[in-house]
Amino acid sequence: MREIKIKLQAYPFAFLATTLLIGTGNPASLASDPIAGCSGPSSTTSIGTNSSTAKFLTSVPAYNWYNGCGPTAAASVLGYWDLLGYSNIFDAAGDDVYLTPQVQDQISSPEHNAKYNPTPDNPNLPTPTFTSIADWFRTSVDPLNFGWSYLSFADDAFKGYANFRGYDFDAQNKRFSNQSSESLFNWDDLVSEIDSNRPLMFLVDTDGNGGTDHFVPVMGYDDRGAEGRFYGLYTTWSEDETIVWKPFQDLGNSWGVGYATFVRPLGSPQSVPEPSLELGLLFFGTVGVVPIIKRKLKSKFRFN
Ligand SMILES: [Ca+2]
Ligand SMILES: [Ca+2]
Ligand SMILES: [Ca+2]
Repeated sequence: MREIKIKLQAYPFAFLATTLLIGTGNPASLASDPIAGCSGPSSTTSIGTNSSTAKFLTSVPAYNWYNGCGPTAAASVLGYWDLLGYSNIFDAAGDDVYLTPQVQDQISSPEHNAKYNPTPDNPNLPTPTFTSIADWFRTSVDPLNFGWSYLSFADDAFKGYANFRGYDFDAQNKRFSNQSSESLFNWDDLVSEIDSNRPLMFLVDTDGNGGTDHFVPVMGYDDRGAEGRFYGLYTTWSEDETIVWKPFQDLGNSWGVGYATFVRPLGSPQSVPEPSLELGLLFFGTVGVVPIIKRKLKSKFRFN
């Protein structure tokens, strides 16, 4: 039941891109900030399956869209690192890390959803304590409509949430370009990240209208020579999807690439046992402790 409802909520978003981009209600500082909220699955023509030249990471969890493509896509990247030893990223462990219901409250917390899913935001609810990826991503926060997020908070989403869970992560947003520079990224940068076993998050233009509309986790590249270059992604539109390949080209093309968020943990993996981390947080008086404990109690009732 839950999955069906989520998918239906995602479908109407395609038309919202135009509304928001030409709207006058956005603060000046954010008016030109690229955004995404998940266009519906309208143009998912898959271009080939995994070819012999493809290189991709196999252990990136695919999550079903949950209250925004930004936090959902970011969760796939972070879930990958949870499985690689940064095990306190999500409360789930092992195979459970692959299941959306097991991590959904850490993608977007119930408090965040209640306050920010409405348009305008619900003024009668308190500002939620930051406990989920959507909190740092500021997903659905006015002036954005339900499910939408700004690119400029994408790096904060990774760094802030990872830090909350006890880790130091670096994240950088970069514009797609055929050129090479610190603030831009090109094909070689994608290849370098995947060869270094680091998935990324892209902000793309699914309908090819020149405007960004969807965040996706990216975990592969494929140079097929004369046939072209492709990037491998999950659409975030189903629970158990496999990698999809799209041409690596600029905005204005179907699934054109606008931006990438590069994510890398700083330092070696640390397996922090969850009880000891919470104990540490208690000592330092961190405000997030109570929500963590509450969520664990809730998850026991909800999922077992
Ligand atoms: Ca875990
Ligand atoms: Ca809202
Ligand atoms: Ca678009």
